[in-house]
Amino acid sequence: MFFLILFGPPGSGKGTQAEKLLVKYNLKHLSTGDLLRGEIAKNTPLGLAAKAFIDKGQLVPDELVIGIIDDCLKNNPGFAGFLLDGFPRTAPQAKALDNLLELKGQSIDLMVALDVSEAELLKRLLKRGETSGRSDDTNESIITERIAEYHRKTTAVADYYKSADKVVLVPGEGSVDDIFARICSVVDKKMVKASA
Ligand code: B4P
Repeated sequence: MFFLILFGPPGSGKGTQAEKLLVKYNLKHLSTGDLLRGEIAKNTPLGLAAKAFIDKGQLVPDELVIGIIDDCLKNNPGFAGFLLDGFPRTAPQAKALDNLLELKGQSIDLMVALDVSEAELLKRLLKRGETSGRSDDTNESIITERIAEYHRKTTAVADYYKSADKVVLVPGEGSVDDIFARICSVVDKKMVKASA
């Protein structure tokens, strides 16, 4: 199984690129953002708890997020691997993920980190907010807080995988197709190495 993490700040194109990568490499999508929004839409206790954080631009507490991951990693018939999109987002989440994978005899193969300027992030998310109906995209101060949370808690995740030499930085500005081609060239190289 191939385990790929797509990493980057809010609005860096993780969800956008994930859609294309899933098809090309036959990966199962694991997006904690989508999972949490699904819980919110169903009004579950987890969804209600998560909404309070998401609406303020804050990360949802680790224990709530880690709880929903294990199940997702179990159901994977017919897939060549997993694409982790927006997870892990804190060092404790990364450690919990490594422990879960170790129990299955697996490990993370590659982290692709999308590099995008803050001005571009803000522009993209405000634009998405015009149509997405997402409460966390409509207000500039909430978006700024999400980016601040990324610097406070999420960049540590890249450091965690850098120490294991698993991170490749990819420029995340330009057309969606150009960025996709850059990511594919990194993934292809890694897959060739993994199968050699
Ligand atoms: P997520 O759903 O993960 O969302 P995101 O960071 O906003 O988005 P993403 O990076 O995927 O968006 P994309 O660039 O594709 O998280 C939402 C919230 O959930 C978090 O703030 C947090 O509260 C919570 N959460 C989720 N996971 C968590 C975890 N593990 N732990 C704790 N809390 C968690 O899209 C952005 C826009 O840019 C789109 O409109 C797109 O069309 C546009 N775009 C993309 N590529 C472009 C390009 N090349 N050029 C121009 N525009 C582009």
